[in-house]
Amino acid sequence: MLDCAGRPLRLDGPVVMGVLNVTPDSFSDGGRHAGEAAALAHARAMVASGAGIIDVGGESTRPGADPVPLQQELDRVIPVLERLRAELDVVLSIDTSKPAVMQAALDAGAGMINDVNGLRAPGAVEVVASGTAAVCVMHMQGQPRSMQERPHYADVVAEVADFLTRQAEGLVSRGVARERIALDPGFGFGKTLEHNLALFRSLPGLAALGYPLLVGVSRKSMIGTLLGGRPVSERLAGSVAAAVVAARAGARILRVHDVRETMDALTIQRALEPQQ
Ligand code: YH5
Repeated sequence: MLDCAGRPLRLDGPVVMGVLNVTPDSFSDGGRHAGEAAALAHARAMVASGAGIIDVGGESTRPGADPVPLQQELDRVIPVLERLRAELDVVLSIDTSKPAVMQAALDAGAGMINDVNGLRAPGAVEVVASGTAAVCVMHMQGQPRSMQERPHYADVVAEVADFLTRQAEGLVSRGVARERIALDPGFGFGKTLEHNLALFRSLPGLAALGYPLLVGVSRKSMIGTLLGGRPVSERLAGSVAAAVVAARAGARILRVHDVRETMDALTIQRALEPQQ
């Protein structure tokens, strides 16, 4: 169970988190309102397809991306969260690293904070500790703008596990219930393909740290590279396969762009796999 602001999210089977990017490059063809309407329609479709969480993000964290100013990020995500809360019965997650965005999102009804920066910004832990929402602590080496330039680890699995454990224990020591915390190794965030593969193969060990694991590999370059250099538009089957393998390895929350296809694959896996 993950406690999302008093709402228990059952994790006895994998839960799909649908990605809702509200950056101008995502839903912007006809201006602000058209963009907002398109984002809402996409969220509704993901919930209808079985998403248990919608992850709203207004800051591009792709490799090479520049930081987004605070007010711009607030203007993008808060109206969308308010509309989604009014309309949809689903856990809303805010994908941000800025404490001020976290706080505004909590006030707008978010049930989860998803921070790719692992709550390292000054004040981030305090915002989480003062509320009741769930939190996903993700590992990243470096900053989005430059993280893929020269990722380096002596032992990537040990270093990621150590970071995640420290951050989780810091939260617990500040009064955050263990039931509110999820961890994520952060695929593609300051990692080479070899680093990503080592982490993926260690998912059962990371799951044993004692917190639910969130995995996000959907459409990432790791999938494209393993498929011989596929463009983003041709990574669907590879992404779905990776989500199923992650679920089998113990991931409890799967962050994906293609909710319907991922749900279908998980349904078939569940039906066909010998039950323990
Ligand atoms: C994640 O793994 N990822 S944003 C580059 C791509 C495709 C997708 C085409 N937020 C995660 O999805 N939050 C993001 O190349 C996340 N875990 C958590 N918790 C990056 C992304 C993407 C980047």
